[in-house]
Amino acid sequence: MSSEERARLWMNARIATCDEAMTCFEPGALVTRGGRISWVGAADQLPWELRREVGDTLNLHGAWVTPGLIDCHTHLVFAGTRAAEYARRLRGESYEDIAASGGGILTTVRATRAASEEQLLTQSAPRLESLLAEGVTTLEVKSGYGLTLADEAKMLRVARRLAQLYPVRIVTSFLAAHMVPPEFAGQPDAYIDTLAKQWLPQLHGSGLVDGVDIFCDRIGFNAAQAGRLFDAAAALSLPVHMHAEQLANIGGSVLASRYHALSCDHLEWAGETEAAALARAGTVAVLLPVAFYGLAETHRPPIAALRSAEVRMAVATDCNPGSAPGASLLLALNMAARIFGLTAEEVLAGCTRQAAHALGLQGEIGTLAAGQRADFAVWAFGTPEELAYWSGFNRCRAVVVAGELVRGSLTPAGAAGAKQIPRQAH
Ligand code: DI6
Ligand code: FE
Repeated sequence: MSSEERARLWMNARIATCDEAMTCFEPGALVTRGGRISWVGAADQLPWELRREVGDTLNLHGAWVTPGLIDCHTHLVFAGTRAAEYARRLRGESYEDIAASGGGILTTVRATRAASEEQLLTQSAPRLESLLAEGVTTLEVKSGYGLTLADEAKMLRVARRLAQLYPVRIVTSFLAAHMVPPEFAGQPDAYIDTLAKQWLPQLHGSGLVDGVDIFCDRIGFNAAQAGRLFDAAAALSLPVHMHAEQLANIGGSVLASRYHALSCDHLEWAGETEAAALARAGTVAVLLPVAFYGLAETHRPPIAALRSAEVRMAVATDCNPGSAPGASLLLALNMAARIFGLTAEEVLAGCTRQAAHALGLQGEIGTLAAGQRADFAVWAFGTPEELAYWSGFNRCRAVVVAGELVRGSLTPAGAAGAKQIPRQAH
């Protein structure tokens, strides 16, 4: 029988499906076939006719299984670092002052333009590997450090190549509207028109763009400019996202909601009006606590308002060289709980089901249910609440993508990261 037809039974598991009811099966079992889940449920409910179709049986030894984690907001492809600017910030300079003096995002633009495609790939790969080691099976990667047509294309090609080199799904977003480049200094409207009329259609035509994003803020673009870019995205049937209300409230989320954006991200300066608008549009609020922490912000996103308006809340790394240098979704989850006040359940949903909604992929990933892709993470947890609990301690034991074990081991003794400590030679 070909591997397409042969079913695989994953038994002796504890399963957090992350469906709307956050159903868990203890003990539970999963059946996968052809890269998808064909059945999930309580171990003693496995239908006998399905059991007969099972080729291999894999024992999870009582480990917890969650959907593969989803990092729905990253700027993972970039060159260089901004450690020198970070040191200036540690001495008291502000992120916005550094940006206004030609540093900040433009520092990374210069480094990214100077890097070859191979160098960009080589520098970005370790960040991806860091996420994959934590059970991430899907992530979003934005452009936005090229700001020329050729350099934006280079970034997006690197994102596509990473998805070919590693067992991961990568969704790209065109974020050339991240900052006005020097070539368009003082002409943000002309720049937006160039993006809308030329770059976006061209890059989309090359198959490099899955969605469109814009930095709508006082050091980025205004809401009217976002609307013009979103019109161009709609003409190409591309979904839109917005960096909104990160540093100030200039009407981003309200505008993005009118365009039924998949997500509005950051939201530190959003309030009840924005929460209501997101709720009406079904737009996901993507929370980025590592950027909040990295900028030493004190104004938190309006979690209570988002919760009471029943806005979906996702959590992501924002992995970038400026505000959120790092590549750990687990750390972002820990911060979302402790600093933003999300519950352990909101954290688990925030990196699975809700993050899938933020990418428009809820019918494919983010829950463990029949028909979904067989992407899951296996954890050395006593309870999935540990996802919000540990800071800087990776309990991911194994990762399965499209029904294949791609990392770690299913047996506790051989778990990833559980290597024996070598004895000292005397
Ligand atoms: N907000 C962010 O936090 C990142 N981009 C954005 O619009 C930071 C980008 C950077 O500082 O390099
Ligand atoms: Fe960002």
